[in-house]
Amino acid sequence: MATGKISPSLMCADVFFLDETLRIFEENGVEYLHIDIMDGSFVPNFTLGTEYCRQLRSHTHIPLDIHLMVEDPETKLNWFNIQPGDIISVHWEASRHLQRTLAELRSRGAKAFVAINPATPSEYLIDVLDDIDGILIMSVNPGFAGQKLIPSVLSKIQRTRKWLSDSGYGHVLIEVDGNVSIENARKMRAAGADIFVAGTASIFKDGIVTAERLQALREAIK
Ligand code: S6P
Ligand code: MG
Repeated sequence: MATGKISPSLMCADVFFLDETLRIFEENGVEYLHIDIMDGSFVPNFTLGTEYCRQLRSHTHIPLDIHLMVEDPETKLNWFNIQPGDIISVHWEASRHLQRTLAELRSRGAKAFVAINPATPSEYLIDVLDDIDGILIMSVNPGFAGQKLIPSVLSKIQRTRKWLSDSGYGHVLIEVDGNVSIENARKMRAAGADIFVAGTASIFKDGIVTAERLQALREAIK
């Protein structure tokens, strides 16, 4: 099993220190940048947007991990300058033509992920397993940073990893998002998660990241 990957959640980063934050991410080999896009309808909040993604790309080469918490994501893919190697997650609960959306993402060279809310079983993805590169398992209800882990998510990760391996889809990645503290990350890793969204529970304090906190997370997900 490859080592775990870190995807810091940029909604937790102080915008006035972004250059320094990106420098620390690059020096510490951060694999992805997690960008939360919310529409105020699928989830009760607004966060980052298309212009933020565009500007970010001119300051870093780290691939983006765009988490679309929006209704009908298939109608909004063109709003993002999707690049080969990006991860794009669309929510199962918000998609009407999921298979077509996933095929569209792959045709652009992106890694096609489906995000699922805590109440959505991963087994609902059985008919799109050929179309996905990963499952984004939400460990909190989406909308806000700083929430508490829903305890059942640990057995959900374990069950999903076993189900994928048993069905011949062991290559499908599992990403976890929400209250990924050092302690929770260690348990999530043991349960079979591959990519860890890092927010206020681990690497960010008052919007500031440190190399020490990143390394502590790295150690927990080896
Ligand atoms: C939540 C969003 C997440 C948060 C992340 C914050 O709706 O999708 O990506 O930004 O969970 O991390 P933390 O450690 O504050 O829970
Ligand atoms: Mg997210």
